[in-house]
Amino acid sequence: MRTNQPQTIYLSDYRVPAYLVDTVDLRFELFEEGARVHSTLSLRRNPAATEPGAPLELDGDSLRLESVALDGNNLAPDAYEDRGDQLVVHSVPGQFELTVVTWIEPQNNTRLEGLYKSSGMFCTQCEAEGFRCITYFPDRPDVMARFRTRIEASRQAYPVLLSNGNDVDRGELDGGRHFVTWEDPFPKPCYLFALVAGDLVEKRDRFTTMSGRDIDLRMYVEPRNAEKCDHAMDSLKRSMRWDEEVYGREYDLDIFMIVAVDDFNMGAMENKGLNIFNSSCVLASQDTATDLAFQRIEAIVAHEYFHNWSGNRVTCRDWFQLSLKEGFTVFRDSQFSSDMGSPTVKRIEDVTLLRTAQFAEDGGPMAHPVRPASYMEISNFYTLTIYEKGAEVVRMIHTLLGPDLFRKGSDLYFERHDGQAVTTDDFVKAMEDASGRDLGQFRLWYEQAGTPVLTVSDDFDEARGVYRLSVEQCIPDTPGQSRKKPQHIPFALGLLGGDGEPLPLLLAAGEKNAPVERVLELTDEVHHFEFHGVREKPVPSLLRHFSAPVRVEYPWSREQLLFLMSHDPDGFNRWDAGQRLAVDVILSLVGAPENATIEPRLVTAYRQLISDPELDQALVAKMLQLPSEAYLIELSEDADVPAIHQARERVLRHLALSLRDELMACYQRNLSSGDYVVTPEAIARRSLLNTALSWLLMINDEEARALAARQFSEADNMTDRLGALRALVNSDYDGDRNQALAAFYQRFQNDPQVVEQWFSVQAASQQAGSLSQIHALLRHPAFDWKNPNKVRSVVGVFAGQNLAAFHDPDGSGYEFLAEQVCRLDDSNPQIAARLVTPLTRWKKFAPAYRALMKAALERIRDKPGLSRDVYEVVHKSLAD
Ligand code: 0A1
Ligand code: ZN
Repeated sequence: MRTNQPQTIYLSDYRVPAYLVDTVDLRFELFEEGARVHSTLSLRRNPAATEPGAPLELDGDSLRLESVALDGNNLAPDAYEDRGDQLVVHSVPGQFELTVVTWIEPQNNTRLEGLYKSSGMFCTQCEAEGFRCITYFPDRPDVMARFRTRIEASRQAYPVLLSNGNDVDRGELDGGRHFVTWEDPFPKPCYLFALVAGDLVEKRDRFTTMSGRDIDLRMYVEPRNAEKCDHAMDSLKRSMRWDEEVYGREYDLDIFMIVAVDDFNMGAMENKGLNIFNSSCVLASQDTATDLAFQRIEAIVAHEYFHNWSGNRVTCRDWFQLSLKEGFTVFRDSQFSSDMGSPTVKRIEDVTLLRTAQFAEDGGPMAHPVRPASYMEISNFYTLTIYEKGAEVVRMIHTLLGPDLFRKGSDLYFERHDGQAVTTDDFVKAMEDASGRDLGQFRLWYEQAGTPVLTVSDDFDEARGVYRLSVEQCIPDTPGQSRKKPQHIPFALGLLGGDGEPLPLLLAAGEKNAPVERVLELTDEVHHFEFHGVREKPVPSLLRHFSAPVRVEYPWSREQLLFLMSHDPDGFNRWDAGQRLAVDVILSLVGAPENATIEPRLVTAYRQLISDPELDQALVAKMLQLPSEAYLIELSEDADVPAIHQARERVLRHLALSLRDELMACYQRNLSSGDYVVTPEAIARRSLLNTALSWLLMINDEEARALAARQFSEADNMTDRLGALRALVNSDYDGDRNQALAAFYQRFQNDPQVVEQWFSVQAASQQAGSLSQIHALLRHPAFDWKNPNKVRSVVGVFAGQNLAAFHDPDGSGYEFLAEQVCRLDDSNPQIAARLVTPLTRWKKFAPAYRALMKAALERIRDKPGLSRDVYEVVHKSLAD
């Protein structure tokens, strides 16, 4: 809690650290009533420091200082200053040892930063600035040191004691206590420090690296989760192999550990050799986890593992460079997932997230560049822009260079910067040096915020056989940035002839062996391209594979979209054409009279998708998902959410009524047979099955109702059981809904991850997630305000997914959210700040909604003692 106005931190103020730390020797005495931390740092003045005489300043947060000693001698009180958030030692020699003893209370740490307790175990979260909640330290990523950590605790309560690196010593102590000492040979920034102490079971496996080293793989979980580790362990081994094969990166320590904890602010953390995971992002079994969870776990395990190189061996100089590790690592985990499953489906999923949520962020008050120039609270900058747009920027470099030069660039980057803390510019430079390409203009992707808009127009000169395409780029203003320069955009495209055949793309008349797909490079505000030898006006397939994170505006006719939907050789663009068509149809019905006709060709197109088993079923499963309400809102101005919701539901019901028999056949055809497997084919089958079921229940089909009840009770996996539950909950049958919800809870009440899903299904549903029902969920015995997953699964899901209820015209949804944000602000500011997100978009909505959303933001703003996290989000949202 802070009362004074938070300071803004600027990239332009970056200075090298005044002191460097060579080694850190830590001793943790863990007790029930607190922990004593003894820290001995060997420090020396940085020869590169700009102010040679500067005092030593160490960061701290919520610490009780017990003593300070310099080279073994306790310092007199006037030799140092304890400013609460800083420990200042006025005069120090050029090289010295500083010993600091602090007392902390992990059992009362509800912020979940630093050292805290979760389900009785001690664990840590130090990124970005959590280490300063453990001891005084230069808490910045460009200070890298070798850590040695001794943990002491009751042997009975905490038999497992873990930290980074290798265990080098262990033994017994008086009073039933024991200790283990860990040594990490790799210098690292303190944000990668980790400690775990608990009564955990250990699951072991092995991995042999490409150079023949044997690595000990260990997972630590609470005993009740012992059977939920296999999927994560297999994912880990696949990730290790993939990073060797695709990037030539081998694991470097002898042990790799993963720990699951129930209370965690984010998904997982890449601490050196000791990754800590939110239980929901690592534990899985056929009975308790959906296909989506299995895929997410594989991706997150990979992500954290890949950080060992992109993040740990080469880390960030300062937090403005966060995307250096996050953008690159998301790109890597996305390539990995694509290789493990269906590349087209993975691309569709990534783009859906980007276009729905990152574009919204880019268009809102928190818009910032991939490399921000300032922040108040760095925890607010773990954003879709840093992660997802950052990954798209790396993907564009990959597209521009091609896979071989990109690999050369990444090899050079790792070789040149191993063991260093560097910048996004160093990354781009390595790519330039390895490829010989000039990425000067490309760097603007890191500096300019906002989503570029490409306006495309075309004409066909029949007499000359020339098809002309004009592309104009424009980057909208964002807070603090206007009049932006044109960016370097790879623009992949193809042209289709009347029979759907891909046309050769001749950029000059008579060009030989012209390809049927090209990546055009846009660098100016306007470009004109001429394609020769074209006999009839083609249909353009633009921005194939979503080759850049931009919006494309082109006056597609419904005819053209239907044509692309069935003919485009690029699967991604086939899906995209279907989305554009559905968006056009739905948005044309917003506010239209009840009897307005619904485009009949949409039904025909969907009939074909559902009924043609020759089509790629994984792609079909994606194509059948109508654009989400969130995406429709993103594409609207002055959005009226209840009206958008109604229009979308109308289209869904119309499709379901018109295609009833086809859906029933689709359901029957996709019923499971054989063992449960998580392959792209099986995932597509379950997705089609559950889509068909949910559509049929929307039209209250009696036969489908019986099928749902049966699937719900007989399913042999969570995807199908939860699919049936969701369909029943969203149907109009109150009895079925209540019965299914009660039965589900009864069966899974002892499994927190499943209970979270049970909360989410209700909070997202119009039928089960009215505000009074949400209040009832908050009073449910399984709900826990201290557990971020529970808060997200009720409050976050209500505000982010149950959009018609959240945007109730009476403003009750907004008021509710404001109240919960204020309540969480004191206990967990990071989670509180994230929950504000839906309100920050207030300018997108119709005037009546806007005013009420703004009032809710003002109410949060006026809460006394607002945290820095929430302060930043709310004040930026309310600024003009
Ligand atoms: N670096 C982690 C994400 C992470 C970030 C911040 C955290 O606490 C504030 C926790 C985790 C990752 O990218 O997986
Ligand atoms: Zn990451």
